[in-house]
Amino acid sequence: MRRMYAADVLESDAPKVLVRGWVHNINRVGKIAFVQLRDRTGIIQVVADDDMVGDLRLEMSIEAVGDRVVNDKAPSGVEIHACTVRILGTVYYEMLPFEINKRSIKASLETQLDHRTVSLRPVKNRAIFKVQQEIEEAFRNYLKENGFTQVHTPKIISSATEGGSEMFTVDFFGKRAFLAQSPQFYKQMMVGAGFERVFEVGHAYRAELHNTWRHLGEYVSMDVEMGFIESYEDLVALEEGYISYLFRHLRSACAAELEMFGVSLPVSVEIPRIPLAEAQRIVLEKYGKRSPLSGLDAEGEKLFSEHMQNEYGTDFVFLTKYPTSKRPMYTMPDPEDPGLTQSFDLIYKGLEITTGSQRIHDYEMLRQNIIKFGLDPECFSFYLESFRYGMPPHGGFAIGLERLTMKLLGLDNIREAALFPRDIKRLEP
Ligand code: AMO
Repeated sequence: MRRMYAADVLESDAPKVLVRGWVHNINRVGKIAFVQLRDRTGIIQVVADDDMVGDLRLEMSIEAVGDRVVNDKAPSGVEIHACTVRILGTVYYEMLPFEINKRSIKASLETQLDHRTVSLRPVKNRAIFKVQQEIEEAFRNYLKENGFTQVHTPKIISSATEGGSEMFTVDFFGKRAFLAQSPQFYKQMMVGAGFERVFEVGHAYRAELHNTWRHLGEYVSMDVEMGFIESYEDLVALEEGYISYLFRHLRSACAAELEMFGVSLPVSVEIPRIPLAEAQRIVLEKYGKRSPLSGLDAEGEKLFSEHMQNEYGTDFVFLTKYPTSKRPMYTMPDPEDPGLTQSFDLIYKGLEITTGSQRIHDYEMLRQNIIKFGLDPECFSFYLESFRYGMPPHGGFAIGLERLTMKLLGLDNIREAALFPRDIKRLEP
């Protein structure tokens, strides 16, 4: 007999079915046992004689064969009256690390992360990763439809891209190397190599010394780089298009998952563009909060989002024109004000989820800027080299996948949106 999934049993008209999954719950009433069997699609009730399931314990994996019966009293309206129940994978525990068959898990996030194979078993926790998969899927499809090529660039590299700190060092055959903070240099080089439009979905590494709800040591960066742009506004428009495309995609691909999290996504998304200095002024005048020169800090992002929500009913805002001294050396200065750059961040529900900019594409200008930043052009020779051969005007941006997932689903901590998060205290599991 072929296996049927729990969700399919509900729809099927087969009189007899075979299901496999985990024991989510057991309820014994007299000589009858009601077993909730959970598989990757959902939960179905299996009704069996108690002596048939005498040894059964929570979270064993089992197989049940029996008659499919429509019953209004069954939790899903359909149940299986078992003729056989077989244990496929037994358990070795005195007590489960925490209960996973209740409305929510009553253990700290740290404890849940310590036992990730158990804490991911509830349907809702796995739904986070179904949504995450579709965020990535929409990113790939949207960019492919717009003529972008997917690339994979090295994660073991020789120099910093986003600045000197926050780098993990690696012993590379006796040489000091680093884990990439971003595919920045390589995505630019691929524009110059003739692809013109590239994207990458890959891990990025930051040796974050502080443990916060929004930082990981290893995260997934969804990167874009586009050649022959007129200004950073082309990039802002491209990302705005992605957000609308994404929401459309999620509304159909993840309707059940969005409902689980009580999320409803707007049909169209128009994102205001506001210069950073203007946002800083509003945060100061309205909330009495002074911002650092570099941008808004975490509290400023939250307050400014609150302002945008109240005034314009939007969850998103592009902040533009960050100061030159606070953006990396590859960022194009603003032609009207060299103290500012052609750059932007996207803030979503009070959190930065994207950074982007037009880049300096002229070899000599880039070399001078590296020196101006107190860096040695020799250290970037492989990168600079590619600017000698007609590098076109270009720019790009990067979206943090876990941050976008967290904000979209209203999660409290970025670690919930990572299968195996890495932070200053966590290298396992
Ligand atoms: P930036 O350093 O701002 O820019 O990173 C881009 C986006 O990546 C996410 N992100 C993180 N997510 C989780 N944990 C972290 N420690 C972390 N650090 C960053 C955020 C952030 O907005 N090269 C540029 C991008 C570009 O200009 O193309 C860069 O990496 O969502």
